[in-house]
Formats: sequence, C-alpha cells, structure tokens
Amino acid sequence: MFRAWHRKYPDIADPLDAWSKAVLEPVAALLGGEAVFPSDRPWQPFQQWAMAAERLKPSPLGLLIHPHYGLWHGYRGAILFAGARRDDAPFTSAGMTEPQPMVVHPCDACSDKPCLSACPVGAFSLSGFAVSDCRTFVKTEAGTTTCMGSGCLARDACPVGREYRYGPEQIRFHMAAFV
Ligand code: B12
Ligand code: SF4
Ligand code: SF4
Repeated sequence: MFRAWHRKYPDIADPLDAWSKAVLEPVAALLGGEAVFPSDRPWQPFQQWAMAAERLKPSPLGLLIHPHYGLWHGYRGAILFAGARRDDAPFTSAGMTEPQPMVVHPCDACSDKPCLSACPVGAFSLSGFAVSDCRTFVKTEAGTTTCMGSGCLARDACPVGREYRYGPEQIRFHMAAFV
C-alpha cells in the first residue's frame, strides 16, 4: 500500500510519515479523535502507549521487544480521544492499565544477549545508546557496507522474531531516514 502511494508521490518529503498521515487522519476525523505521529514534536510517548496496549517490554537496545515479532515492529501513528490525557505517565489515571503482563520476557530468557556485543562501536551499554558513535560509524566506509546496507547489526543479532525481519529495501529505507 505504501509503495503504491509513494510511486504516486515520488518527490514528497518524509514519505512514510506523509503516508501515515494520509491514512490515519481521515480515520481520526471519522472517529472524532486526534491523530498523532511518532516523529512529530513534541514527541509523544509512543513506547509507553505500546507497553500499555500489549505485551511489550524494553530490550537492552531501547527498542521494545514483542514475544512474537521481536524487535521487528514500529509505530506509525495513534488516535487520541477527549478524556484520555496524553501527558499522564504511566497511564493509570487516564483509564489505561499498567503494562500488559508478559509471561516470559524474551530478554530475561536470553542468557547470551548477542544484541549487546554485535555493534562494531559498542554503541549500546548500560548507560544508554551512544547516538553520536553510531552516527559517526555508519557514515564510514565500513558502516556503509554493514549497517547502512543491511541494517543495525545489534538489532539483527536478536534471535526473536527473525522471520519478521524487514526486507532489504525496507531496512535501507529506515537506515537512510535515521542518518
Ligand atoms: C528520538 C528518537 C530516536 C533517537 C534516539 C535518541 C536517544 N538518545 O535515545 C534516534 C534518532 C537516535 C533514534 C534511532 C532509532 N530509533 Co527511534 N525514536 C525516537 C523518537 C522519535 C522519540 C523518543 C522519545 O524521546 N520519546 C519521548 C518520550 C516521552 O516517550 P517514551 O515512550 O516515554 O520514550 C521512551 C524512549 O525514549 C525509550 N528509549 C530510551 N532510550 C532509547 C534508545 C533507543 C535507541 C530507542 C529506540 C528508544 C529509547 O525509552 C523511553 C521510555 O519508554 C521515537 C518515537 C516516539 N515518539 O516515541 C522513536 C522510536 C523510539 N524509534 C524507533 C526506532 C525503530 C529507531 C531505530 C531502530 C530506527 C532505525 N534505524 O530503523 C533507531 C535505533 C538506532 C539504530 N542504531 O538503528 C521506534 C521504536 C520501535 C520499538 N520497537 O520500540 C520508535 C518508537 C519510532 C516508531 N515510529 O516506531 N530514535
Ligand atoms: S538478543 Fe536477547 S537480550 Fe537482546 S533484544 Fe534479543 S532477546 Fe533481548
Ligand atoms: S547501526 Fe551499526 S553502529 Fe549503529 S548501533 Fe546499530 S550496529 Fe551500532
């Protein structure tokens, strides 16, 4: 669906964001809600909303992990309704419940944690994600042939949900947007 739309508007800036708006805004209008998008400022707490909505937890990479889809999922938009307060965190007073229970968190059951040793510049550590180390590396020749070509090596090292790994074109699209 996105591909066909992009072919129609090949020169549009931030095409995935623009497509998400084209799809979700009419739905929000129909339902009487307000559509919000993950890349628009002020950033809305999409990951917290996702944790409140289904069985997701943070992985050591900062990305949320799903027991079935692993790290291979993202969020394109949300619809807010009057009465649900967007600035409440966590969402107990907004009518939403605590994060959904996860029977076994995949990261707790993963003793080797290969995601933490796969990054060539060690960008992930207990103190967080070293964005500038990552951005510097991906612009080098080595970074162009590895991360930029086939995706973040740390995300790729996770064994959970590998069958949902994005295809090469989708990976390169997201990596280009990240840089
Ligand atoms: C800013 C941002 C970044 C910054 C991170 C800056 C930093 N120092 O952490 C940059 C540009 C580096 C980045 C990169 C990526 N990001 Co990003 N990013 C965001 C964004 C727009 C805002 C995050 C935020 O501050 N929210 C505001 C606070 C209030 O919301 P929150 O839910 O409470 O915030 C949580 C996050 O900040 C998270 N967190 C903390 N540290 C880190 C570090 C990383 C790497 C991530 C992903 C999350 C994360 O913990 C908070 C508590 O839950 C979100 C979208 C959004 N609106 O949330 C996407 C988002 C978190 N990113 C996402 C993704 C997929 C990525 C990339 C993998 C993109 C890619 N390359 O394909 C990369 C990861 C790095 C890599 N090597 O590939 C997804 C995560 C989906 C998931 N499964 O959890 C999101 C939700 C966007 C989406 N459309 O789905 N990102
Ligand atoms: S490799 Fe292991 S610790 Fe890392 S994200 Fe995947 S399941 Fe979690
Ligand atoms: S994209 Fe490459 S350099 Fe950046 S965090 Fe992932 S593995 Fe490390």
